[in-house]
Amino acid sequence: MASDVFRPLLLRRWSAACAAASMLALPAPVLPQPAGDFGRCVSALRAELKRHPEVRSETFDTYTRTAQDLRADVERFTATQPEFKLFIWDYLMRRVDGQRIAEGREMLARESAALASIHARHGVDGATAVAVFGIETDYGRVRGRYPVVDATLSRACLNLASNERKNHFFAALWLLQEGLVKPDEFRGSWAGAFGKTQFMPGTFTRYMDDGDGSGAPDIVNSVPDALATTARYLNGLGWLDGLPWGVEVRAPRTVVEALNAPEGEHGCLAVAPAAARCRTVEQWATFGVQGVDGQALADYTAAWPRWNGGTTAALLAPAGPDGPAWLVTPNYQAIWRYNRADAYGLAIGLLADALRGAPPQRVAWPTDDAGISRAEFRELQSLLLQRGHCGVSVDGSEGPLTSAAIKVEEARLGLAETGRAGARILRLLKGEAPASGGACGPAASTPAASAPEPAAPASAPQAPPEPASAPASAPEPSLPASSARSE
Ligand SMILES: [Ca+2]
Repeated sequence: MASDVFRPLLLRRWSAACAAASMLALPAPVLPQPAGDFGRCVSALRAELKRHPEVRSETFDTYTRTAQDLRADVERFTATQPEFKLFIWDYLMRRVDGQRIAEGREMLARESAALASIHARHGVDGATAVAVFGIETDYGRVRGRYPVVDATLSRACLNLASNERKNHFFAALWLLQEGLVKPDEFRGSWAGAFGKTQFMPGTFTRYMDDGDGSGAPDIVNSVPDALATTARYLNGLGWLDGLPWGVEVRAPRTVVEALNAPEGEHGCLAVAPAAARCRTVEQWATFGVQGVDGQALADYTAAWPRWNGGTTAALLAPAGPDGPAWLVTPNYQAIWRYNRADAYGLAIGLLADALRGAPPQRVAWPTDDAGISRAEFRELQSLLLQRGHCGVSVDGSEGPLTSAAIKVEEARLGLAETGRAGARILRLLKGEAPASGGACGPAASTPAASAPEPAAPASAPQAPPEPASAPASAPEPSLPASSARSE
């Protein structure tokens, strides 16, 4: 594969660039830089170029001269609680829905050759890599709007003590300098995650891979490159081929109450031997844990050759003893580290299962008002439009105008005002006589004609009943799903 030729070459380029730049550190003219407090930060970072000799001073000046100060946006997204706290079942229903499964299966077929090669090189199966792509950017539909240099620069300026933040900024400059990304295409999330599978620049420089054999890694334009880079990263996070991310189980209530390991408490998966709340599969079996259909835990070896009595696993029951439970493995920990949220980890795992044709989740979430898919969400939004909520756009995603409209309808129907898009409000509105409509004008009832609704922050979903620790326990402040990735 061309990638085998090019990967060491890139590594050489990165280190050789360091050495060359330190020898050839020509005094470059200092060009005008941003003013004020932000400008002082840029100057402080420029003084650190000697620690990043791979980045030329001309590169630094070229891309910082017109950089926008995005600190206010970054702070708003970092510090504010998500405006819409999603129940985990809402989050999962919209992400692991029929549309995403169907499109993922198409992609598995279309990219089968590249995925086979990726599996052989990185030990990560196609369904898992495609599931990450589907969840991260809806197979490339979601594109960030923030210039990556500006975003990583602004994040670095908010915490100049964070080497991680500064490294992402300098890596962003290096990617531009080396021509690995094009300036006009280098856009991403407010935190600086970019490309089809949303990599932070510093992470990309370590794991970039060429999946299509073009000789260069391009996660902005190439699907195989994005899948290959994702697989390589999961491998780096400890992915083990032949092991499931998790299996759905039934566990005695006392076991769930004593050993449930949500959000962050399954960190013991990365430690051998099992410690804290992690146990071996053999131990879980002695506690009375079984497959969700009553299978013995040992039986899963038939499908997953690496699964055995000594496999380390944690019990994950995000909604407590009355909801579904999974025994999750070090592969789950690898997915979780990709974005540090259980809802995210489960979305990837469950979507990957669906893509490989495994049976869906068996135990329902403990709610009498289930979540709805994106198609149902659009149907709900259409019904809201028909009732005169003209600001609602039929886009299948959360937004303040949709939420406000739902509250109005809930009040009218004598329900508690939650603003939540669930199965109950959809059923009630569908069951009513058709609204007379007209209040929004005929054009507004089509998605194309309605104004785009401000997007809600891609919220780190909350796991009921108690939103335990938000994914914020990472060293860096928690970043909403699909927005950033730290080492
Ligand atoms: Ca390529």
